[in-house]
Amino acid sequence: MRRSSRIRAVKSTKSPQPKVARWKRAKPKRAKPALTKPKRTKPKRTARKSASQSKLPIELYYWPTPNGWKISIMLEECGLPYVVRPVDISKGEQFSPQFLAISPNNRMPAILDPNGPGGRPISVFESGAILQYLGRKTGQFYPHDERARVAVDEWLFWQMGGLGPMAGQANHFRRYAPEKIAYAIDRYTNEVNRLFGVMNTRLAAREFLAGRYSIADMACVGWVRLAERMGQELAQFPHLKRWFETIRARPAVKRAFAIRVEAASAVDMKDPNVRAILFGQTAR
Ligand SMILES: N[C@@H](CCC(=O)N[C@@H](CS)C(=O)NCC(=O)O)C(=O)O
Repeated sequence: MRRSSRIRAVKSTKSPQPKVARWKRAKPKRAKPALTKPKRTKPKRTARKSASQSKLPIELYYWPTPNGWKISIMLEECGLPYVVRPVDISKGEQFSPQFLAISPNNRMPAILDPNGPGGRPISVFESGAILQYLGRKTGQFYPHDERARVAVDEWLFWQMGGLGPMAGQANHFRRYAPEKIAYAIDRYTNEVNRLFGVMNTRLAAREFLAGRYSIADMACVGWVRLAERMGQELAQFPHLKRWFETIRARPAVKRAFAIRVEAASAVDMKDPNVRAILFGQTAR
């Protein structure tokens, strides 16, 4: 297998109104009377450092798939400045030591936020964790109120543990498996059908999965976008269809879906090298 040793920065996207990443600061505690000599602090240096870091964009390690879209949508929705760092998973770039250092599961998406907690850089892998991180960082699309947050978490984890993996398997057995195994195709196609039905029922009485538009909707929308590949017909799910059309029409979502990675369009899934990289993985 060929491995690329470096992740290339190919393209950056523009958020229409780039904003500087914000952290909600806790109220400063009132200083207690000092019993001993007060410690020396280094406020000037820290302040200078975080001011320069805050100008740096978030790095999004990305490939155009439903998991990648979740994060480009959230970044666009929040108006956070970011650059796209394509990870060509068809060439094995997900195994480069640099990428594994931030995403040890050799899967994209991942992010590197130069202005993380305490003004220091932080990396995050797993799309659900990234969405929650960005929601906490910006205070957007991830409510503070505990009841509302539980509802978002329920649907986010439902996507991460159910819709994503089942849709992924349906796609694999329907499109990529070398033999058409009816049992596997039916098993995963039916499961996606069931899960679409669950969403449809949920959306009959609500505009969005957790009531208001949230990271839970962003997590699910990419899979519904590819419904046909999973053998699903959206006409069977009118509430889900309405939900999908509402989200797809959002300007931020349009911008996220419009990000082009040239190399991704050129990938030939019949190429034995590509198949060996993507479908021949075992423990290393
Ligand atoms: N649970 C992970 C799944 C991510 C995932 O499966 N990413 C795929 C593309 S959609 C990937 O990077 N595949 C690379 C590989 O199979 O080696 C997440 O949600 O972040």
